[in-house]
Parts: sequence; structure tokens; C-alpha cells
Amino acid sequence: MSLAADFGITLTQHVLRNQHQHPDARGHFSQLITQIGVAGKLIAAQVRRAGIIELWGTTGTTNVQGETVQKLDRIANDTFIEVLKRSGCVAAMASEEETKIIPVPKEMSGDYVVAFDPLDGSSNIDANVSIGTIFAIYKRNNPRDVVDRDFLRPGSEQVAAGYIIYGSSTALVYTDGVSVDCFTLDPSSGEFFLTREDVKIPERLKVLSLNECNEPYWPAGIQGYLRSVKAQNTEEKRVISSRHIGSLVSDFHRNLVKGGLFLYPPHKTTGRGKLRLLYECNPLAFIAEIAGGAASNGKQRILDLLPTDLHERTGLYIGPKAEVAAVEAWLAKGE
Ligand code: AHM
Ligand code: MG
Repeated sequence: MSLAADFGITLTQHVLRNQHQHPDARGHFSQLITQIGVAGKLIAAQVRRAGIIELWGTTGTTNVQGETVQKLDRIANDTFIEVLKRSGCVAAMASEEETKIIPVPKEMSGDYVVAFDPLDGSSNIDANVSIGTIFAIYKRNNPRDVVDRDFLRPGSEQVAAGYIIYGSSTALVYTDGVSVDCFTLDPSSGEFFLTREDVKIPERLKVLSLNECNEPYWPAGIQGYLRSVKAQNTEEKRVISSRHIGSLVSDFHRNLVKGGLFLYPPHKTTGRGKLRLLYECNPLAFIAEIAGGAASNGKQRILDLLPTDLHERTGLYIGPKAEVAAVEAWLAKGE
């Protein structure tokens, strides 16, 4: 076989190939996903060198070369913003690292708005644990200036969502609302190649992911659900295992591939969750649903929630459909 036929489908080729599924596509969406891939490569390059150049230091300190150290999450944020600004496809962005929305100058502006968490799980950087960038893409609402309202929409209005995971390899996973596809970065060619197509979350639960030390703060019902799941393990056979990395992208990615439920319940008295709706829960909920799974805040579908704040937090239960429904039922019973 010739070399040309021997390599896989690249991210750009895949996006272009699927463009026909979106009749009103003008090529901007393909360009946007490709540029997100570029931002991912640039951030991956920094993540891979973090230990060497002391990027995990605190902003304002100096490294061994006497240069000022920027925290890696700040670098990821600035990289993502700059690449998307220059893409010509985006009208404004919302980032976990920025209090307000980031407008794009009119001459560079495009059809989409993007909410993102530039480096989720960044408290894990110093321990060499996998981290990631999460993004949610919407068509802009407002033909004139972009305002908060363009972002304060239910997640069901997303046109695409995804994440880039900086793990044992760098992978980009995204959905355009039709399928969930996974690409792996080949470090030698610098290309993302399609490695899993039309990913579906396994229906049978194999893994539970949650921070069990938060038990004193859980609402009633979580303990009951966990007891019911753990009871499936007998002396003869273990069917359920616990895996919690503490880095949402990594926990979600493993669960998507292997069949797992991730839980981050809200605080029982304040009702406040930890994870952010716009750029953590919504994009992962969209991916989960397209992969055949579900995501809920315990009472409602995540994608139906109407945010009132850019940095709003929520409880999150995400994974196989039947398990999300089971958690909701236990929470409703409150036992
Ligand atoms: P971050 O956006 O500040 O990194 O926080 C989000 C992270 C998630 O990646 C992870 O699931 C969660 O915080 C872990 O929280 P905890 O340490 O409370 O278990
Ligand atoms: Mg985060």
C-alpha cells in the first residue's frame, strides 16, 4: 500500500467530510473545529514541557532561567483566546479564567460564540495527572454586539462541544450533534487522526467516579444509590469498580470509553454544586447524550437548565442513561 493511503483520516478531513450533514454550513464551523485543534496542539506542547520549564509555579515567580513564570492555566487561556480570535469564526468567548465575556473585534468576528474551560483539573498539574480543555459552541444570537445573553442559553442550543485531553496521549473528542468522534494527536506528524468513530457509552455500569470524602455534604439519596450499586459486587464476582482522578475531563473520558457514572452532588444544605454549567457540564452533557448517555443535576436534564450567570455551578450526574435515572429516583426518594 502506498504511504498516502496508509495513514488515517485527519481532523480537518473528517470535519470537511461531515459538513454535508449541516445544510446551512458555510465552512466556518469546519474552520472553527480545525482551529480548536490548533489551540489544543499549542496547549499540549506547553503541558508536555510543564515540568521542565516550571510552568506549574505561581504567576509572578521566576523560573531557573530567570524568566517570569505564567501559570499553565493562564497560558492555556491566552492561547485559546488568541487562536479563536484569529480564526475569524468567533464573535465572543466566555472562559473559566475570565470574569466577563471576551469580545472579538468586529473585523475578525464570525458566526459562533464559544464557552470554554482552558485547563480543567489544573490543580493536578504538579502531580502529572491528565488535564484537559473543554469547549461549548453556539451560533451567535445577536447580529450586533455580543452580550452575556448569547451565552446564557440552555445547553440544548449547543451546535457542537468537545474536549482535548492531555493524557498519556493528546486526544480531541467532539460532537457536532450527530456523532461523537475521537482523534489522537500523532506527535511525529503533528496531526490529529481519527481513532474512534461514533463513540457510544457502554450501557452497563462498570465504574463509579466520585469524591467519596464529600459524603458529609451529599444530599439524601446518594448513599442509598451507592449502596445499591456496591451490592452488585459479590464474594464470587466484582462487577463494579471505583475510579476517580479528580480531573473531570479525564474521569469523563474514561467513563465514556469504559462505561462509568460520574457524580458530583451539590452541597446538601446550600444546594450549590462545584462544577460550572456553561463550560464544564453543558459540553460534557451534550457529548454524553449524543453518545447515548444522559446528564442530570439530580432533578433536571443538564441541557435544559437556563443559566443566569456565566460562571453558574450545578450538581452533576453523567453517564449511562439508566444509571442517571436511578440516581434521580434515589434522590427523589431521599433515603
Ligand atoms: P477546576 O476547574 O478548578 O479545575 O475544578 C474542576 C475540577 C474537576 O476537574 C474535578 O472533577 C473537580 O474539580 C474535583 O473536585 P474535588 O477536588 O472537590 O473533588
Ligand atoms: Mg474546570
